Formats: sequence, C-alpha cells, structure tokens
Amino acid sequence: NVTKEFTQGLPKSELHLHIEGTLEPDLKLKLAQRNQIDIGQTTIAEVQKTYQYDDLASFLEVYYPAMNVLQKECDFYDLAMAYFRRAAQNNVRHVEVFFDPQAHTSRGVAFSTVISGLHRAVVDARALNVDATLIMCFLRDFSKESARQTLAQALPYKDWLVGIGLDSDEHNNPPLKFARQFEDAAAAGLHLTTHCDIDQKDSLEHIRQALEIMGVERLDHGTNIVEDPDLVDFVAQRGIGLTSCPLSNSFVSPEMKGKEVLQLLEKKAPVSIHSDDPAYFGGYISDNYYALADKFNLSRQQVIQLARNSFTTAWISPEKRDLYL
Ligand code: ES4
Ligand code: ZN
Repeated sequence: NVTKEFTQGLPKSELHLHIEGTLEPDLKLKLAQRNQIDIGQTTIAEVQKTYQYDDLASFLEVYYPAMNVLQKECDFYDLAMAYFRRAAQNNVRHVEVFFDPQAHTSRGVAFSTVISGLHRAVVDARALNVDATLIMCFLRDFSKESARQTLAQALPYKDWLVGIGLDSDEHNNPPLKFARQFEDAAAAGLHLTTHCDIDQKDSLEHIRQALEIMGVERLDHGTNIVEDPDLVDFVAQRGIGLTSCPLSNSFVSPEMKGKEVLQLLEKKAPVSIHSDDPAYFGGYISDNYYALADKFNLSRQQVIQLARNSFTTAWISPEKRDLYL
C-alpha cells in the first residue's frame, strides 16, 4: 500500500513549482518586518485567513500582492533556500524552479536582484544534495512587448536558466501570443514549456497550439489533453511530459484530475506529479503524491511510474538521467 512515508522516501524530480508560491506565512512576516512593509497582517493565523480562493483569478489576487515583501537579493535567496530545504526533506533530487520576473520588475525590483538571489540559492542547494535549475516564466496577462523586454533582460543570464515557461491568467491569453518570444528563447538554447490550465474553456486549443505550432517540450497541467486521443498519442510518442498538481487542482476540481492522470498512465503518456504553489495549496510534493494515491487507490507501481516520468521528462543530461532511473 502507498503510505506517506513511501511517497516521501521515493526519489523525485520537481518540474512544476513556482518559487513565489513557496512563500510560507512565517517567512512572509519575517521579510515584511525586515523590509518595513505593512502587509496588513501580523500573525501566521491572520495571513492564513487571507488564503481563500476558488479559481485562478481569485488565487492570483492573493498571490501577487504578497510578493511585495520580496525586495532585496537576500529575500529571493532566503525564499529559494527555504524551499530547497523542504525539497531535500521530500527527497527531491532534481528541481526546475519557475520564477516570474515580471511580478517583481513591475514593482520596481531589478531583474538582476531577482535572478542573482535565486541563482545563489541554486548553487548552495548542491550542499543539500538538491540539483536545481531555473525556468523563467512570462506572465501571459502582460503584453508581448513586456515579454520581449523580459527575455532581453534574461539573455545575458541564459547560462543560469534551463528553460522558458508561461503562467498567470490564461483566459484570452493563448500560447501563440508569445510565439515570437518562444522562438527566440529556443534559438538561444532554452527549453520550452507552458501552462495549459485545467479550468480553461480554450484549454484544448491552447494545448494544440503549444504542441503543434510552438514546439513546447512539456505542458504544465495540460491533463485536459485526454479529450483528444490523437494529441495523447502525440505526447506519448514524443515523450512530452505533463506536470499535474493534485492539491492545486483540488481548488477547482474535487477529483483533482485523477482520472485523467490514470488514463495518461494507461496510454504511456509521461504524466508526473508536482506541487505548483505549495505554501498556498496545502502541501509539498510528497503530499501531492499521497493525496492522489490515497483518493484513487494507486498501486506502488503506479506511483513509481509517476516518479520515473518526472525524471524522464526532466531537462537533464542522459548521464544524469541514468543515475536517477
Ligand atoms: C499559478 Cl496555479 C497557477 N496558474 C497559473 N499561473 C500561476 N502562477 C503561479 N501559480
Ligand atoms: Zn503552475
């Protein structure tokens, strides 16, 4: 049987984790104090009371204002190191961390401040036996021009990045809006992924664009793909990963997309399990594995397959992959 100890002990790769979504209430309060920012709450319980949302838009309204406490290089370092310690406790051996520079540059924080703090933590994570890299995401509800400027700011640091992603509010913001920036990023040697959220009415069309036109190599969430068997065959044949996040999904769908995950496993499409915004959705990666395994009665073999998929679809060298598999 699958226990919490089993999901925790299993070596895992984390491919869908927003670093800003790891900001726990205690660190939020500490940084607010350090930077003399009034966030309107002074206790952990008060902060937790603000965590009420039932769709992406209402979540993002809580999520972005909280980031005000992130001001200095050391704030980004402390945020990422706190996460890497959690990752180590969860037996996460490899992690590709999403970050949203525009959520910070739009508040007047320099791009270099954000990426320098995160990168310094990536280097120090090695001492925790956590192999970490960074994926820069564009905010899809910002303009193309803003994405273009953000990519221009990032390219001098491209050796610190493994890939590019797309997140935030998907409504009326299809992947194709950023086709040019994705092309430029790929030309610079970066991998490509995009969110295709589960509660989007245009989800299948967005998945199609991302796969067939933009050549993305993974889909974040993306489990609505089961509605189109041809697209499922496409990702299975090419080894395109789908990064599903059960606890995040549970806010918009009580079944957490578990049936879809099982169908994808059945069809040998490389679906895997991740955390999204663990400080906001009630658990880190082992909790996400356990929540799904418990609700859908997964076998140990199925859980092991999900973890294997998280390594086969990771953006790591074949040599490193062999070490993990
Ligand atoms: C996100 Cl759950 C979710 N969806 C889209 N964008 C995001 N950024 C952080 N969490
Ligand atoms: Zn996400």
